[in-house]
Amino acid sequence: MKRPILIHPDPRLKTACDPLDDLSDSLRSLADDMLETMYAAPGIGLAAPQVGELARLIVMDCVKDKDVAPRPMVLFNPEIVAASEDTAVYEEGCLSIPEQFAEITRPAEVEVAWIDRDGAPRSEVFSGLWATCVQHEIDHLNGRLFIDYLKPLKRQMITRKMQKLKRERARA
Ligand code: K1U
Ligand code: ZN
Repeated sequence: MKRPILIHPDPRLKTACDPLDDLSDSLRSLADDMLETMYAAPGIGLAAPQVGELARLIVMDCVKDKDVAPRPMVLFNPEIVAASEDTAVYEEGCLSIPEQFAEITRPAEVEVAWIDRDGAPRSEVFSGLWATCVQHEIDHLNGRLFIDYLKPLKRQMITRKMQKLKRERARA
């Protein structure tokens, strides 16, 4: 089932999520809903707080090439265990901040540990767009948005645009 995506500003997008103790069928079903919501948006990632669930759960699929098989990933309790010193700049967007983009600098490679949907511990080194995306999504779990990396004036300008968008959507 597709779920509505929260738009900034919303207190749930500024809240750090507690780690999950146990996997349950309802969490697996939330992950399935998040993948459906992400693909429909369309997006390359989604974090549980973006659909109003304060759980440490993200989904991603950064395969953009139509000739390459999709790689839907579900990560419970993802944690960055190592980050490269070299950085990469990527023009990021966010499904909770529609039509706003900004260049953000982050570590170019990160090693992430997580629990997969079968409850098994996994880890992988991500690079390229996958590295940018997994860091963006883990930020969501810590109540941080990509606009928090921008200068206050730019951030304020984007926030005002989003407040206007929400007023317009509420009237429609
Ligand atoms: O977390 C989110 O809001 C999803 C976001 C993830 C993200 C994008 C860019 C850099 C880092 C993280 C998005 O998916 S925005 C949409 C997007 O980037 C996209 C949509 C369709 C095709 C390709 C990309
Ligand atoms: Zn986002």
